Amino acid sequence: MTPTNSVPAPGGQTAKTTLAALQQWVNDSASLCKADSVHWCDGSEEENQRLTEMMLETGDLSELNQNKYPNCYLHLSDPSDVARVEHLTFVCCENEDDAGPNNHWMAPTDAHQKIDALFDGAMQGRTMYIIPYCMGPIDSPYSRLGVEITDSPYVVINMRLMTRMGSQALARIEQEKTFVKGLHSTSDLDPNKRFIMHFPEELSIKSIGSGYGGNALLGKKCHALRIASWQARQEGWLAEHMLIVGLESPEGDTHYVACAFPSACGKTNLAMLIPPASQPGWKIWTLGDDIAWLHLDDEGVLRAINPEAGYFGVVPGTNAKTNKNAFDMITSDTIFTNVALTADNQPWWENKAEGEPVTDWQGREYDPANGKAAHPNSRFTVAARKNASYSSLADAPDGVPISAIVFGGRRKELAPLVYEAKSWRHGVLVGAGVASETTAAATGSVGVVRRDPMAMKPFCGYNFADYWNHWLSLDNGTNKLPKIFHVNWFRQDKEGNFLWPGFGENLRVLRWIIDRCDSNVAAVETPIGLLPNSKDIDITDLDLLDGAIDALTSIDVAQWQAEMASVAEYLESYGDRLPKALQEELETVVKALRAA
Ligand code: OXD
Ligand code: MN
Repeated sequence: MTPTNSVPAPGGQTAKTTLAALQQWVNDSASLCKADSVHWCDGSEEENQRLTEMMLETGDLSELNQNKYPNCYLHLSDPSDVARVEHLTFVCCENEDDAGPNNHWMAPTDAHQKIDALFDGAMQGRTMYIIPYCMGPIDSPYSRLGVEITDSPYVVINMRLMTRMGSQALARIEQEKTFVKGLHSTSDLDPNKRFIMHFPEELSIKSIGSGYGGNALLGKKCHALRIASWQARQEGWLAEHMLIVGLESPEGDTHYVACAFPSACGKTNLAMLIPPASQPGWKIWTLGDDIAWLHLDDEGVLRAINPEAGYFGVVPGTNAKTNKNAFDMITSDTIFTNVALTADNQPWWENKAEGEPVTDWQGREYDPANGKAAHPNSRFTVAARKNASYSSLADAPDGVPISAIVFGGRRKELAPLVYEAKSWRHGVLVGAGVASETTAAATGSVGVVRRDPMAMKPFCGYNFADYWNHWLSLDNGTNKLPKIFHVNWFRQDKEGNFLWPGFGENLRVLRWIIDRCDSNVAAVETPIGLLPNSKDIDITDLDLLDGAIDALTSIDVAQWQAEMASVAEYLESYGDRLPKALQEELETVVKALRAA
């Protein structure tokens, strides 16, 4: 296809925007990358259709069974390019200490030099797409703007689902004149020439050598978390790796909760949970499944918007029992990446609970000896509006008020099902101490417990010590901050059996959280926080193992002493920048454990 709206590059371009700085950057990028042509994306259905047809011709996409999966397509990545690459992800600010021990750092001049050498000529023979996008509702004062330049049509069609992309975003960019610049090329997908670099002081991102969502859809992790977290600190708000969900009680009251769990720990499932039959009258409303931007309003209430417009979710494990809303919505208008295929060309994945794979995620004949049929980090991309539980407030410019912030991780041992922090300050310590087993969402070993403060280890664009300080500072001048909780759906017994059924049943835990927010239920004070009385978690109709609810609602003091020693060691690695208040909170918990 010859894309319309395209102009020859780099010389003699007709201006496509009234914003000179944007036009200049596009021209400069086209010269550097030596793109054959430049296409300004308008975000229209027609443009989407043409790109899809072009990718079907080039083999970038293949059509799935259109009777069963209308308007669904499959993209298979290069097998070396299936996850985020944390070891190749850099924060490039002037001062290394500002990036902190939690980030890889490179001096901006060196980083530009290194990556520009790779961009030189990277788009020869290719079209360069210009994607204006808005993170957040198009008319929200909390939204932020960006432009991604990419040579990947796959990125364009994904960005169209994941963000508010096209003409309306461009109009707002031209009005506000401030936007995040993201330059991306898949180049030759060589893992040795792959870098994801962030320049927060310049509000810019450069990403090369990967087409994987987390590395290539620059609105998501790169902009909405790494760059936005830096901006948020300067401007007094928070950019967090959190789902946002509304829980409507049978009486019709809705509480909004924001939950931070590490990648592939069930945020999408929780965000669109279906209440089980034992919880009649409850309704769940999804605002977001991955990212929340949180602002204090004039009354001191913390309000959240979801900067995204779609879901880029993990496919394996999705079925009518675990997540019926997702299972249903991905039967049409969905891009699948790295799933397997059945004989009649339907997408297939582990725990789909129906069908049989014949072709694996690498397009080979399925052979269990080669491992899983679908890649464990295979993904669906779908517009958020398709979700049956999509909240009517998901597009509200002012977002929703947050009653509770919930941290969590994947912990076989130690962490109880739920506990509440004793104060905001204590809650910041609880968040800073989050640890979780690693998952397939990032390259590297899976199942290793690592500290993942606030589930932001891969995404905080600056020094965690300064980030905790920023969290602590929100406590000044408002007494309306949400309560903070910690949950763990993943506790196991010695034989490896899960103690809690999870999925829809997690509503029972969220109900306790809401009851605590409304002061409707008492709690048991322990050194690590406030735990439920086991009778206050509704376990009607659950088939729990003997002793499970007691194990889930109690703590092992010796284990927690070891845990706090490990948290202390971790926090000390942040040296002098570590906020005193956090150290004091830690000492309070350690003392209480000693006395227990
Ligand atoms: C994601 C991730 O894709 O966290 O959301 O990796
Ligand atoms: Mn995520």
